[in-house]
Order: sequence, then structure tokens, then C-alpha cells
Amino acid sequence: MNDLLIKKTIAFFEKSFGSVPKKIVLSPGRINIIGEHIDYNDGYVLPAAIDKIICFAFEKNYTNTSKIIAIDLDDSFEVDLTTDMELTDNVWTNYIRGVINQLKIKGFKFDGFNCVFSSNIPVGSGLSSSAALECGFLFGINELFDLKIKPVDIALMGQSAEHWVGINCGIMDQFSSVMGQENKVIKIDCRTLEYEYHDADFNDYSLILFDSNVKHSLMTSAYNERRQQCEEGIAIIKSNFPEITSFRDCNEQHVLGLQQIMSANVFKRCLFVVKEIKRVTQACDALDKGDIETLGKLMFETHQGLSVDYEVSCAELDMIVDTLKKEDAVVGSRLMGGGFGGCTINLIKKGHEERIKQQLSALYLDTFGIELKIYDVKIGNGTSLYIA
Ligand code: GAF
Repeated sequence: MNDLLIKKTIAFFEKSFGSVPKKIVLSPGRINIIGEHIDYNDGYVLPAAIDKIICFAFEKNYTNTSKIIAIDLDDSFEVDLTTDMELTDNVWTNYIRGVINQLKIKGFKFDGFNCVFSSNIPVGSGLSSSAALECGFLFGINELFDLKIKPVDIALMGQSAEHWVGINCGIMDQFSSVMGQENKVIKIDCRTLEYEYHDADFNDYSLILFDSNVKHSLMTSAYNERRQQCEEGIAIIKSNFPEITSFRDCNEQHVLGLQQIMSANVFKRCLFVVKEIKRVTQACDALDKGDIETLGKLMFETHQGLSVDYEVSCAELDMIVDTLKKEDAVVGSRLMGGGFGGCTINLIKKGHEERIKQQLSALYLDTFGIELKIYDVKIGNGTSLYIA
């Protein structure tokens, strides 16, 4: 699947610029096993890079201008690298401009280049196509001009580019896109950026994503609002318990004791975060022991928390998880990513995948009049150079 994408990207570059690209970069989307809305709360997350990617082709053009072509969008733009970057109405270009802006802010020296890219990461499905775009684009410039930016710094600069575009995201998406390893999940400590790889062995269960195929429009503002509410919550907690420095030092009792002085929403957000941080450690231990039943149970609990306390689910995602919860062959299911649409991540007993896919698709279409999309993803490597 990716071979065709790579061929197509290279051929398009050659046709557009009349020369062979010098660097080919592959940058993946990500899944997250557990630990949702935890990265910006200094907790732990358990994501992995996937085998859905953006392929970029690059070459220097020895001018001060860069031309970037998005094959799938049938769109392109030129950017004068000597000017200050500004946000535009053409959203995808802003991620690119955001990366260039970061490079300029940090004083890196580079000049014009041509770039063509194409993707098989579904957009708006919670698989972090924007992180793959930022990190792959930056990785390519880093290689082309030998800027010597370290992988973790590529992730951090990608995150800053996303902030510049307007989403105050945590580090999880960019980190997993850059640092992913085949068949491994990454446990990231989002406070220190320490990380460790764990085998992604789900035993008798297949990892399948069900894409609700909806994207509710308030995602950006609601995401930023959740982050603000958590900041308000941790400030209240810290001022009452000076020994606490972040959510990971709290237990539920700390939060419950402050219910009266928190707004109802801030209280619920804090409760979710404290419980979810604990779940990530339990889930990682369960995965290490091959105890997929416990891992799955924790995933269901996460969904419940995201839906009721964090309020980032929607009718479509709840329906998918509620339906799968009644299935003996589904050990775990939950919404994945920022929420308000996009995918659920599901662990389904091998041998039952096709039946469940068919039944759920029919019910989903019947209930919402929307076609369910299904992705069988594999855990792949992080952003890398493609060597033919
Ligand atoms: C989005 C953000 F970009 C991530 O940083 C993370 O907060 C995630 O939502 C929720 O876990 O993907």
C-alpha cells in the first residue's frame, strides 16, 4: 500500500519539477492505546506510530522561495522564505508555514526547496495527520540542509507549529510520529519526555479502528477549553496541597475534597485526569503481562470517563463503544484522540473481526445514515528517510 504512495509521490515530483527528488521522507500517523488528554496534563500516554503515512519528496531549488504541492488536495502554494510567516485561510498550508516559522524563530539557516507530498492517513479521524505533516516536513528540511535537529526536538518544534496554527495540543502526536518503532508502543512521560518501548503484543486480539466518519466542528475550541479547565483545576489543587506539583501526584481523594471550590466542569475534568493517569500505568503493566482482558477493561473505563467526565465524546462514538461492549468477542473499545468524532480503537478476538465489522457497519448506517470506515492498522516505524 505504501509502495504505491511512494511511487506516486516521486513520479509527481519528477513531472512537476523535471528532476529526481533528493530526499524521500515517510511520516506516520499514530494510535493511542490509552492515556487520552493526558499529555498536556504532564501524565503518561501509550501511543504508537502506524503504517499509514505521508510520503514527501524534496529537493533544493537554490532560490529564496519554496513550492509545496499537496497531491491529494490538488493544491499547491509558494512561500517566500525571507518574509514572516502568517496564518491563511488555507488550513493545510498553515501547518507548513508553522514549521517554517519555527525554523526561522530558532535561527536555522536554509533556503529554497521544492516539496511534493501525498498521504494515506485519513484526515479528521483522530490519527494525527497534522502531526505527520509537521514532523515529516521538518524532518525533510532537516535532512536536505543538514540542520542536525534531534528527533525529540523535531517533535517539539512540530508541536509548536501546531500551537501556532491554533490548537494548544500536548506532545503525544508529534512524539509518536517521530519516535515510533515497529510493533512497539511508547510509554511517554509527558512531563520529562522520558520514554520506553513496550512490545505491542495483543495475543489473541486484533487491533481495529472504527472511524465514525464524523467530525464535530467545535473540536479546536473545545480542546483548548479542556486544557484551560485542567490548568485551572491543577492550580486549585496545588494551592490547597503544596506538596503536589502536577496531576500525577494526586489521588481521587485530593480532587473529591476540593469539589466545593471547583466549578462542576473543572471538578469533572480533574477527576478524569487523575483516574486516567493511573489507568495508563495499569494498562502498560497488563500489556507487559499479556493480560489483554485487563487492558481492555481499562479502555472501556477510559471511554466512560471521556464521555461523562471529560465530555469529549459524541453520540456516534458512544454508540460504537456501547454496541461493542455487549459483544463477548470485544475485549476493549474507546474513542481515540481529541474526540468529538474520529475513531474508536478496539481489541477484537481473532476470528470474530469480519462478523463484528459487518454487524456494526450495518447498525451504524441504520442509526446515523453514515458509513462506518474501518482500518486494520499495523504498528510501524516513526518518521524516516526512504531509501529505494
Ligand atoms: C490531540 C492532541 F493533539 C494530542 O496532544 C492529545 O492531547 C490528544 O488530542 C488527546 O489525547 O490528538
